[in-house]
Amino acid sequence: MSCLDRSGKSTQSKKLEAHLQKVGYGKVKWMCFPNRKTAIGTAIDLYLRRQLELPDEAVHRLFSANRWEMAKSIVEDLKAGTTIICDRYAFSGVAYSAAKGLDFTWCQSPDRGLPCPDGIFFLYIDEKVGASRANFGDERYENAEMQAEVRNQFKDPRLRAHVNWHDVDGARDKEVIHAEILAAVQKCKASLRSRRS
Ligand code: T5A
Ligand code: NA
Repeated sequence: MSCLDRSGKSTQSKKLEAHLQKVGYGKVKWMCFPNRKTAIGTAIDLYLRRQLELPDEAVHRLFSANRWEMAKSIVEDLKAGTTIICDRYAFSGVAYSAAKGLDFTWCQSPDRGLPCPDGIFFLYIDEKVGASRANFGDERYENAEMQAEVRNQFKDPRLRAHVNWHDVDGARDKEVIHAEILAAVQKCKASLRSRRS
């Protein structure tokens, strides 16, 4: 899932994980980026909580390195047949850094070579909806101007090229959104199966 702040991606990605576990989908693993528990993630967490200042370019590279820290284990899990549900990925990395004015293709370059998801769900909400949700405004980037620019960057066709991208209206009821994502996941899984057979 790729998204704006407070759009409900943790809610939805965890609901999807719980559902797939319940119906016996095989091994399912939930993960999120930034992963604030690693050494690099600790620096990112400090930066997001405004306790550390870093140049935009440096923090962009840290977000990407935080994904590369996990890349080997993601590939191993996928090879073992595990389904991975991820709360934010490289698409957020590009959209947020490009929103700060960094060159778009420069932003894409450090993530080249990472495992590519089978499906991407972009939960879109307008500023007013995001700002009305719990704790909005606590972290860096959680302000109306930044979110509006991030929203623009997520429309860039360069982000959506060659991937299975789904726009999902995140302003609706949680269950309605969940049902829509689930239907798309099932369709995606079926098409992957038919391509492999
Ligand atoms: N970032 C991230 C980069 O700059 N570069 C990168 O490479 C990456 C990976 C932190 C920041 O890092 C930036 C982007 C971010 O600014 P984060 O930790 O994912 O990234 O932080 P947030 O986006 O702020 O994540 P949140 O956890 O705050 O928001 P979620 O996951 O979108 O929302 P969620 O599910 O926790 O829901 C928030 C609240 O809304 C309610 C929930 O109950 C909760 O209270 N809610 C709903 N209410 C009504 N209707 C619905 N449909 C709702 N869905 C959820
Ligand atoms: Na979240």
